[in-house]
Amino acid sequence: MTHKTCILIGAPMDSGKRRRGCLMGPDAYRVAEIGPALTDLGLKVRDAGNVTPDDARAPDALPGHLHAPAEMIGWTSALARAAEEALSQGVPIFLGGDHGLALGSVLGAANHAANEGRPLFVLWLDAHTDYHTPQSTQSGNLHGAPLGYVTGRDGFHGFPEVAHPVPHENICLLGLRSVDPAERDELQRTDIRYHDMRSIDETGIARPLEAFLRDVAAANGMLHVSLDVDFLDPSFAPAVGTTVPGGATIREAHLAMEIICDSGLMTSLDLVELNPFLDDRGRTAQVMVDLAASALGRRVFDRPTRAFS
Ligand code: NNH
Ligand code: MN
Ligand code: MN
Ligand code: MN
Repeated sequence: MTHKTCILIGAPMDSGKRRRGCLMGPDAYRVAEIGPALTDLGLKVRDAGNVTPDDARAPDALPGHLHAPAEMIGWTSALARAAEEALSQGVPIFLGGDHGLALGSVLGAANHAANEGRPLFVLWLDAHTDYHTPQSTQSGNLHGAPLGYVTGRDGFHGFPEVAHPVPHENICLLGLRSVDPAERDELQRTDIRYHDMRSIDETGIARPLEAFLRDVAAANGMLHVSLDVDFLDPSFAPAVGTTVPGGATIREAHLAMEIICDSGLMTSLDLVELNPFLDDRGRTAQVMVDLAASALGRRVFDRPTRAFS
């Protein structure tokens, strides 16, 4: 994977929720020098610029309380195309933008994986499960629905067809501590692997992550990693609209990224929910850039201290 090109794809979108500011995310990552951080690792990096959403309209069948449904449909089709195109050339890194961008990035990854004849696996690092449908969400914010969409749940009228739903057993969620009752009830009926902060406190983050990655490797799977800023504890990642105390520490987050890197399995990455308007001297943007670099090879010594096995 180190020989592949990292392709930076900006998604300056705010339509997944009402609070504004995530659209400044791609600029903040570039100002925090995400490109140089990756070229310093010996990687090739291409900045593909920012995606523009397609024109779309929202069908009447969608519930009226949804926020910006037409924009969400337009972003989803445009980002899915961008993901598919980039995956044939390298490792796309989506610079969000809110988590609504993952409807498109994961859809594109699923289409690409199906073309390759390989299964897609998704690692979701988040305080939230993001498993809503347009009907189950109470907030109406579709950044809380990408996993509902890509697993093929009903109700996403007017959105691109999910031709290759991601199987529930191919999804692992880590960092959970804010789950709406409607999502929890549905999730518990599926084979999704979920680990809340309590279980991470008890077992550590390495064990569930390595178990998941072993299955990805055994299936010759592609791996999409979706990193929501609120996976991290707000004490050192304050630039997010939905802060939830009790999140992953810097050390847990870096360890997760280093284990992902050692596995050599990651084929695409989302960096989402950064709201630079809420940041403190750019430190959240910097933490996210550092984590991306860890996922792509930055380490203290040449050799991993603890090889992935
Ligand atoms: N579950 C809530 C909702 O759907 C919050 C979702 N917010 C997120 N998700 N930040 O990661 O409105
Ligand atoms: Mn999220
Ligand atoms: Mn979240
Ligand atoms: Mn299933």
